[in-house]
Amino acid sequence: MNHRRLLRAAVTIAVTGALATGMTMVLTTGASAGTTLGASAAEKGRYFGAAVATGKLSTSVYTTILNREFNSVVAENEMKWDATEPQQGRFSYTGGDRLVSHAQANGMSVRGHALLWHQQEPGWAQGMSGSALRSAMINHVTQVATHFRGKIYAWDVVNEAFADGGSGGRRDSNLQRTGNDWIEAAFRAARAADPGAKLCYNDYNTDGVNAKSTGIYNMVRDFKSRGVPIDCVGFQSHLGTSLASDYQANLQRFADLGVDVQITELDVMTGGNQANIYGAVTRACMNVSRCTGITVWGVRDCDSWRGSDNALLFDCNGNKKAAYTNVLNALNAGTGTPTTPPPTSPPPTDPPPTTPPPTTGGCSASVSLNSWTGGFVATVKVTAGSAGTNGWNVSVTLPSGASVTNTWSATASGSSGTVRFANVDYNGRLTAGQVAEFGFQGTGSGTGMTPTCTAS
Ligand code: 9MR
Repeated sequence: MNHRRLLRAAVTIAVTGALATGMTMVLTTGASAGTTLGASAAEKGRYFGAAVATGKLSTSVYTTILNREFNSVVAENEMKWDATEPQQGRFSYTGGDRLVSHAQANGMSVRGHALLWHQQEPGWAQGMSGSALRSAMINHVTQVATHFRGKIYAWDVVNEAFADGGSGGRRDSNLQRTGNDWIEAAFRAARAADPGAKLCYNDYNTDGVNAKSTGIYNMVRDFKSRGVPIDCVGFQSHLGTSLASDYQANLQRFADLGVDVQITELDVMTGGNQANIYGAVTRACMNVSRCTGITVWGVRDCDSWRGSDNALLFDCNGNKKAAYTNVLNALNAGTGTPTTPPPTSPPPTDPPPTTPPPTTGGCSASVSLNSWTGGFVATVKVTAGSAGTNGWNVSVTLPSGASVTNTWSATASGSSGTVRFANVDYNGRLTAGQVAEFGFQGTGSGTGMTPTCTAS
């Protein structure tokens, strides 16, 4: 969902209303008076979202609040690894698809959560390690991001990979033990699979300048300097009874690295300070031009993973709490529209796509690569010649030592040396000039592959 479109829609409604009542109206990005969280955030070019358990979409109190107040959703559990790939290579998207449909029907954007996380790994992955796990996890990223391609505003590509405490280093996990480059490999695979989604790193206990947030800050700075595709950092913000005094400054230092920042899982311990903390977090986001939106981790207090903390904006009966009012006021008082440039592609460390020979009859193919140490994802474009195709075959000779570990939108014969990729049933028939795309993932280096295409 395009937030500028929501913003335009909000402005159009406001202007139409003003004209209808004969008033003159000054458009401003300053103080405004939206009456719902989503509309008020949209007036400032931002989103306001909630984590959703799809099982609750049939509860009318819940869905009424969701549809009225929020213009973004994230699946509380349904897009995680254990839910989407319960058995290796068998993917299940029922819950995720349901949420996407609900969002599309109600004009909401979708955050994707989370492609890789050391928790909620399916049992089969928990028992894996080394190169087998590396391959499985990259395949997971590729398949899931491909399935939801074009439907996700921002993906949490990697969740909670840094250690708590003072080390500022990575958390130990079977993912981490596949090699320190696992995070960048995941981001590259996600970019290749869904180039339109913003790609975020997401973590908790990062609510001020501290050892953990600084470890993440250093990783993001390193990624930006080396062209690893990262667009945003998520600050979960599961908060207690006080807020770090440098909460906003911490958001700002990340934004200054050239990434968007988002508050991704906000909830706050109940008590005297709850409403104040909610207001302060919202103001901090509004004061950082690259803070593009806020998501609360549930709708009503009883929906929250935090049990008796009563940590959300609505009570169990669906009534607005004082915290709600503070958030709404802070959204309406906020100034400025965030700058949301489209995802930035890394400078090409891989060679540019090969230029196919001019196409007359037959077909041509070109390949583009996303590589990391020890592996790559190749995206191949097949272009039909003047006669069109009934089917096609693409041959690719892999460099020695490289092999194909999985393929999508084509069927592979062989895995090393010269590998032949044949169309699948839905992408074989192309009219003149029409393009089909398929991809494969490999181990080793994929540099220097030249595909040749044969049409039938
Ligand atoms: O709210 C989620 C809860 O329903 C799950 O049981 C739990 C499983 O680990 O995950 C909760 O959501 C977590 C989120 O995915 C990542 N950050 C912390 C959230 C709260 O634990």
